[in-house]
Amino acid sequence: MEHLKSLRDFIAALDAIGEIQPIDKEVDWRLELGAVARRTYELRAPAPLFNTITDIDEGFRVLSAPGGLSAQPGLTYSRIALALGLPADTGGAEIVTALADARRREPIPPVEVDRAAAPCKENVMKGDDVDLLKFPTPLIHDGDGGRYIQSFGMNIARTPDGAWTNWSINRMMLVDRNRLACLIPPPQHLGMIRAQWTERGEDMPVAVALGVEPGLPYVGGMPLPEGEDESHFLGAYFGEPLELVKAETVDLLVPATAEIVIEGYVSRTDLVEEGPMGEYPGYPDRGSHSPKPVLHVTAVTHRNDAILPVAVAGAPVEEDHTGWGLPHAAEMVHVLREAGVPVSACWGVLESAAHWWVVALKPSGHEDSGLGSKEMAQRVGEVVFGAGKLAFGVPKLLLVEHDFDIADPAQLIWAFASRAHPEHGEAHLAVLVEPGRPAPGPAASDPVGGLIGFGRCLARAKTARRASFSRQARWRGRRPRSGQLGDLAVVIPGVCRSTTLEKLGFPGFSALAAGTRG
Ligand SMILES: Cc1cc2nc3c(=O)[nH]c(=O)nc-3n(C[C@H](O)[C@H](O)[C@H](O)COP(=O)(O)O)c2cc1C
Ligand SMILES: [Mn+2]
Repeated sequence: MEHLKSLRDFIAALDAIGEIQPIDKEVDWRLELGAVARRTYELRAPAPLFNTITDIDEGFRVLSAPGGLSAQPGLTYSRIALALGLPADTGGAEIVTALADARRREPIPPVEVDRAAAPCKENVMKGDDVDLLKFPTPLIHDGDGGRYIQSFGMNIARTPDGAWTNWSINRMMLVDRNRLACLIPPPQHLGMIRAQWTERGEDMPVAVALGVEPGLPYVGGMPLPEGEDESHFLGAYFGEPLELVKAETVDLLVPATAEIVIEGYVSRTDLVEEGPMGEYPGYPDRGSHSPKPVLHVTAVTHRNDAILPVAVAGAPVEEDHTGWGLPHAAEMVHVLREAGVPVSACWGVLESAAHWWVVALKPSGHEDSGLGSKEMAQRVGEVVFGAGKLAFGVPKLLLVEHDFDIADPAQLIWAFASRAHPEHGEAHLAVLVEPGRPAPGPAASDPVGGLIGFGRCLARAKTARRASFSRQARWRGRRPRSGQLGDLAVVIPGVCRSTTLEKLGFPGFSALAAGTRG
């Protein structure tokens, strides 16, 4: 296992397998950057490294699609595999299993290194010198409420008693040179920790580390139980501690090699308008446009020529799906193993934008457990939908026998479609997620394969309005725009630039778009 300890090591490793495309031509942070990145997701082109960004000082760069998929045969999941220290050709289900295996190992706490050994301290801005506007923060989608600087970094926060430090990804929007607007949903661990600070009448100290070692975002998107420190888990995964350094103005440790670290306090009183932002289901998230907590920035440190990673949320497949989907599936494997279910592997179907999840059972599952399909379906549903944080964001489960590659959507569609009984192949477990509502009772088909537990389908919808099926609630035709990418042209209203991936230096990708490459 090769533990890559910085974003730069990761970029070098990606470059070595043809998964990085440096772009020297000037690209505008206003929509153009997001549009180019989105096109690379669609074509599975190499991850763009934007070297020259309009109005931004020379040196500052953006890496987008750090967790996108690859068009290269056999390397589909290579960006995720390398980030997690695995060979570039590791399959999706194997990556998930590697993460799940580490859940049974003793957590390894990080070590603290000296500031002199911490590249994240190369430049320090404090107090009035803080200027977030230096960084190449993109306006990602047409219609977004602002520029999102935090789309693939780590929010680090600790409970007031010091017992629990949590690392997670929650988006943050630039307000001005020293303020961010934060989306902090109360059920997320960042929200739970903030509630403890608020109860004491204090603002929450936080560090936002951007451009961190490549494995971290994957544990930031993992639903580890309350009280668990994601950095200790990543230590267990790699079998060695992470290297952290003291922050400047808050009592927290931050990754020594981070490209950018933003420190400050999330106010318990100050609110500012945040959102909307085009989001991971593939639609503009209009509902999230509201006043949200302000992060008052007290210090920013950064490496020379800092690189900001940017995830362009939207229709699949982007980092919300990979960075959330694979670790989520890993936790599902772990929870099912602990419950004694004969699970072989799990997967979050990337193309479903984190809406369909696969539980693959060992072919000997019936014999091992003594359970028939109906009981098995009920058991899997109870375990997964009853597993607290894991259940949040799992609307549907597909239960299959593991005799094909569950990370290959074509094989999954074939296997599920041809094996699940149309009438008996569904089990509804609504009672688990909507307390008080009677359970309709499970009804599974005979061979293993054929559970859809979809009690969360509507509960998962973000607003009741959307669940009502009124005409206005329909999502059809409301894909967020990140600059309209008709065929290959990137034409952005208000920016008036027109380009193609080929012109930006992606050899062969125009041909790929026309279906003639390779
Ligand atoms: C790229 C990416 C972006 C994400 N953005 C958000 C977000 O803006 N808000 C949110 O609540 N969760 C977001 N998530 C999901 C959370 O990171 C995930 O639910 C995680 O389990 C939260 O950490 P916690 O369990 O420590 O609270 C994102 C995940 C990824 C991979
Ligand atoms: Mn957590």
